[in-house]
Amino acid sequence: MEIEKYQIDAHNEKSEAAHKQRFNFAASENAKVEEVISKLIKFQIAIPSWALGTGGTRFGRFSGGGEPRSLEEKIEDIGLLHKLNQSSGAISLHIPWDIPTDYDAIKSLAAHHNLRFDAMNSNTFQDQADQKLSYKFGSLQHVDKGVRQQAIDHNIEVIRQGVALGSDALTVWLADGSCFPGQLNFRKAFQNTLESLEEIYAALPEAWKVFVEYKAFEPNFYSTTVGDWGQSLLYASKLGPKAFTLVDLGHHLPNANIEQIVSLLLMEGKLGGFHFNDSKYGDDDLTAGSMKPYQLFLIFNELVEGMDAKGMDHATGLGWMIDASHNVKDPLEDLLQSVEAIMISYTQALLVDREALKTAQQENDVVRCQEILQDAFRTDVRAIVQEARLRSGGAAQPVQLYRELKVRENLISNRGLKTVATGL
Ligand code: PSV
Ligand code: MN
Repeated sequence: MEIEKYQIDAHNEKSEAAHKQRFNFAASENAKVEEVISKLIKFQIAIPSWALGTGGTRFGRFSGGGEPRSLEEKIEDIGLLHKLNQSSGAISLHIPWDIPTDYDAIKSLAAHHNLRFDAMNSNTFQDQADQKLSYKFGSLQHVDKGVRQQAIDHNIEVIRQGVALGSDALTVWLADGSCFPGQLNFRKAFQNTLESLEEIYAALPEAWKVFVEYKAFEPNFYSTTVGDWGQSLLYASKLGPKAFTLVDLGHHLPNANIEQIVSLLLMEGKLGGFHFNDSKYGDDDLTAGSMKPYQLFLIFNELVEGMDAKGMDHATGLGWMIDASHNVKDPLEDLLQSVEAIMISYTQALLVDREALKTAQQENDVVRCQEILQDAFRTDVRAIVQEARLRSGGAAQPVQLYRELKVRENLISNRGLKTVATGL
């Protein structure tokens, strides 16, 4: 299915007058509005190929129907999202869930939908049917060099596939760790992992980056070999200038101050990528901004401040991706909601009065500091985000149009009710 321009235009016309009124008011209140809109238009958030199906838990999986059955259909789904919001212009693949068979055909399909290939993700946290050695006790950390080599070779193969598609980054997330005290020599596990990552690093092409993603726990429940940002930073620093830390919002212990982590990583020039989601308990993979929108805003506040301090381009300076896949929503509607929440937080962060905040911080005026941040957070920026989307050719209300056009029903009638996308 493809959404046509005339369908978007017809939808937009219906709310044009009301939108103009809301936007004119927002513009009259915010002197920076045009500058903000041009940043929003450039800002693209990659969609992971594994978020297009309904995720499951170890207790079950309830497919919503019409899930993509192939890489081509995943690209088609992201094309629909991008058509609606004009902010989802990239796809992130997970190998071997998404092995392309015909690279040129996949590239031209992505180009047809105006999508580029974001970071490639390797997978050494599951055993594949044709795999010689098992990752039950880890991959890059494994006590057996044979297992480590197999995992290294897989990562190098993922780089090769990424090169063929025009990607320029590899994300390594390791499930490696231990489930019980005494199971692992922490130092040896670290050193094995570092040596393995060094071999992968050596295979990176000139303009490539490697992102080392950390996660506090799960599937291992006693220790994780890349368990927090300190460990990730240690690996990234030892590896060299092409290695960076990747922050996934769901990968921290409760109440961690993620905005402070982000700020310091940016200061060190070692923040490379970002995975958006939200959570109440752990790695819940819920819709971005659905639980803690103020935290999302505070993180964006540090991102904007830190990137500006380094003169980084907001759109291209970091790898931006959603990493969510949960159980009860239509995945495409969920992704539209996530992108909207991210754009809203980003806009609010752009509206923070930085000069006033600097002065208030310098004067230890704590009350004023809070007022400045909350003034931006409490600004209704939805009309500004909508204006940016309209100027790019997107829909006034993406979720509403998705429903009006009966996209899910259409996908179900084309693909069937019982389809299950590859992923977790
Ligand atoms: C791990 O929980 C993670 O966040 C990593 O990014 C994986 O590659 C992704 O989820 C999908 O399983
Ligand atoms: Mn992630």
